[in-house]
Amino acid sequence: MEKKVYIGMTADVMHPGLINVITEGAKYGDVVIGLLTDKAIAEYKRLPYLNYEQRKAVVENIKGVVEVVSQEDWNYAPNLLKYKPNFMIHGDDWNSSSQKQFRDLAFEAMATVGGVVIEIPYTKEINSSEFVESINSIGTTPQVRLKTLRRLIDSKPIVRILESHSGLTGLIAEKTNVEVDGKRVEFDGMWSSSLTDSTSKGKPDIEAVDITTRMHGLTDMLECTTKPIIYDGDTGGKPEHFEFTVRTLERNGISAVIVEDKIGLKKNSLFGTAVPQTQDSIENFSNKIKTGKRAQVTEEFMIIARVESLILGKSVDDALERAFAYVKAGADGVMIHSKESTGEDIIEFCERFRKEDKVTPIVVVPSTFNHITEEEFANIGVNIVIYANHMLRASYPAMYNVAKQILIDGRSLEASEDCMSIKSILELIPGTK
Ligand code: SPV
Ligand code: MG
Repeated sequence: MEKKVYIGMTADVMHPGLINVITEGAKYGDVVIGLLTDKAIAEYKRLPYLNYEQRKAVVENIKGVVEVVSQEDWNYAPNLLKYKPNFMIHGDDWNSSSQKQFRDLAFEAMATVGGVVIEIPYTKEINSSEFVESINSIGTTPQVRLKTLRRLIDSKPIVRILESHSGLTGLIAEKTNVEVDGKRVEFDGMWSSSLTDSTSKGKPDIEAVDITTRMHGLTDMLECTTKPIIYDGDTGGKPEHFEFTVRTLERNGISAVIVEDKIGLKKNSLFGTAVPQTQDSIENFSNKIKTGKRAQVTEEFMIIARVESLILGKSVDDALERAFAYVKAGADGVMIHSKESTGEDIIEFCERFRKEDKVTPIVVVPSTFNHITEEEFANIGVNIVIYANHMLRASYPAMYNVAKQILIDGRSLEASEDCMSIKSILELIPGTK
C-alpha cells in the first residue's frame, strides 16, 4: 500500500512554492491535502479570495494530489490524528512566532501516529502574503467586494467594522493590523456613517446630505480599498426612493444597507428622547423592507433592519416584536441600537432574540456601551460590531488643537509636534513621489 503524505494548506493564490511542496510530498507517497476552511483561515488571517469549494476545485486537480480533506483549524494535529499519515510535509518557515505552537503540536501528533514530519526549504522568492499585498494594490470588483460580508459573517465569530468617511480613513480600515496572542487582528470592513458623512461636510445628521453626494465620498473609498462596506441608509426615505438606494449601492459593490424604523425629520439616535423622533409602524416599515428586497438584483446584498425602540425609550419587548416582524418581512439582519451606557438592554435583547432566532445576523453599535468587548458580544450571539464614528471623533480634536496652537504662537513651530512630518505625509500614499 502507498504511504500517506499529509500537507495542510490554504491554497488561495497558487504559486510555484506550493507546487514545490506538493511535488516533494508526492515523492513519499499519496498526497492528501488538508485544505483549511474559510473559518480556520479567518481565525488567523484575512479571508481568502476564493471560497473553500473554489480552492478545493483547484487543488484536487493538481498533479500528485490524491485526496483533499477539510482542515477545520490552524492546528494540524486533529487531522493528523484522524488520518494517521506516514509523513507530514511543511515548509521550514513555521519555526518562528505564531506558527511555532502549531509546529510543536504537529510533531507531537505525528509521533503519536508513528509518522514523520519532513520540513522542506521554504521558497524564498515567493510567498502568499506578498501576493495578497499585490492583489490588494490592483483592487477588487464590485461583485467580489459585495459578497465578502456574508462570507465573513459565516466564517468569523464576530465581524469588526470601522467607520470611514474618506479615502484616507478607508486606507486606515483597510491596512491597520496588529498581532494579539499570535493572531493577526484587523478590521473586516468599513461603515459609511450618516453622522460622520454629514459632520465632515459641516451639515447636521438629518438626511440633508443626499445619496448622490455621499456616493462621491464613497467612491474615494472604493478606489483605494478592497474590504466590504456597510452603508448607513438612515430611514431609507420613501419606499419608492429606497428602491433606487438599494440599486445604487449594489451597483457600486456595497454589501449592505442598514435602515432605521423612524419617520419624519430624522435626528441622530444618540440624542435619544431629548429631541422629537417618531418611530414608523411595524406594517409600514415591513413594507419598506419588502420593497427594498424586491428591488435588489444580487442574491448577496443585505438589507438590515435597525430597531429604534430602545433609543425612543420603549421596552425590549417592543424591540423584539419589531425585530421578529422585520425578519419576517425579509430583513437579512437586525441592528439593535441604544444610548444606555450599561448595555444591559442590548444584552437582554440579544439573548432573547437568539433564543428564538439562531441564524439572523445581529448588528450592534457600541458607541455608549463601549466597555463590552467583541468576545462578549460574540458570546451573546452578535455577528457584527460597528465602531461607528471613531475616525472622525479622533481627527477633529487633533486638527482643532493644532489650529488653536498656531493662533496662540503666531507660528506653526510649536504645533508641528502634533503633526506628522512632511516626509511622512509625502510617503504615506504610494505613488506620491
Ligand atoms: C451613524 O453612524 O450615523 C449612526 C450610528 O447611525 S449613531 O450615530 O449611533 O446613530
Ligand atoms: Mg446614522
